[in-house]
Amino acid sequence: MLIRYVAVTAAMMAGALTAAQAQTVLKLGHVLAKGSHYDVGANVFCEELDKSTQGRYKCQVFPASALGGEREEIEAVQLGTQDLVITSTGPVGNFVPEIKVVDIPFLFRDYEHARKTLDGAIGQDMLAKFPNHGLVALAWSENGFRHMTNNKRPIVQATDATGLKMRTMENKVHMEGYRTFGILPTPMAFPEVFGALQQGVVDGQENPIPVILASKFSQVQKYLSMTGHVYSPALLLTSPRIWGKLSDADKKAFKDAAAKSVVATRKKVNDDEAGGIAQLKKDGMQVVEQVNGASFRDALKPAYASYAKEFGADRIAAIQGVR
Ligand code: EAX
Repeated sequence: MLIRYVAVTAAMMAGALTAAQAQTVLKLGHVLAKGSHYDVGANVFCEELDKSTQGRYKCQVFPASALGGEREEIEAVQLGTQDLVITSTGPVGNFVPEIKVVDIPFLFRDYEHARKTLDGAIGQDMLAKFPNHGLVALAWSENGFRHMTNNKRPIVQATDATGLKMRTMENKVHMEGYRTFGILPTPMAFPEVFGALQQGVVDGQENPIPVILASKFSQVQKYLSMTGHVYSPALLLTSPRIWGKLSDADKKAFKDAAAKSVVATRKKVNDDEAGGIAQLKKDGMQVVEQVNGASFRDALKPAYASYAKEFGADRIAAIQGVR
């Protein structure tokens, strides 16, 4: 009887140990508030992964820059001290130069064009470049079309932006383009932006409606101009340290969870875009909805000559040609 009892207990212990040993809790960070389009995507990723790996992989989400700004979090994922990050492409070009082309102002016509390009061969080929730079890209996610906010004046045409000290991402492609509008670009990590706007360190910034809403920029910004001057992709990145240990089945589980995360984020972007302007007007912002887009495109021409030299006119045309 005793031998049987010991045998059963040992088997139970072994079973419990196996389950406990097999469970991995992953750290996933992003810089936006809880409930934002990144946070919605992060939580869907975690739920889907937990489900599809029968609880072997769970993740803990760290929103609101708890793990640092986007550049810091990407570095941490490279080092393996953070397991996953959802980030805009803002600082990513500094790690993976091959993707810088997607940050060119007015490159994408609209959301459909951007999503189709990134989900298609051009975008997927870019994801394949990440492992050469110590990162694994699970999917293109989405930040959104960026618009300008500031405290000085309404921006209707490019010359209205001249002389404004605008916070930009740490992104040379953006900064080169914005200089052609006469903007004085001030690169800054996202966690510092709200304070810099509040103290008047910068006059304004530019971000998608979902970010402006989630970050409550209406509290520190008077004017919003629907410039839509850049489409800002996002990415779901993981560490090679994690990826290298996964079975083929678990790699598929990570990719499938990432794909569902992107669907959720894009839906949240659609929803925020649909109701965002009315909300921001209600919150006190003066919104210029009819911006003279041609004036911005005209101003950009010298930068486009430089982009064509840097990235290849054919590559830019290939992206613009996606229908
Ligand atoms: O990724 O830094 C930025 O302006 C980004 O758009 C924001 O952090 C969301």
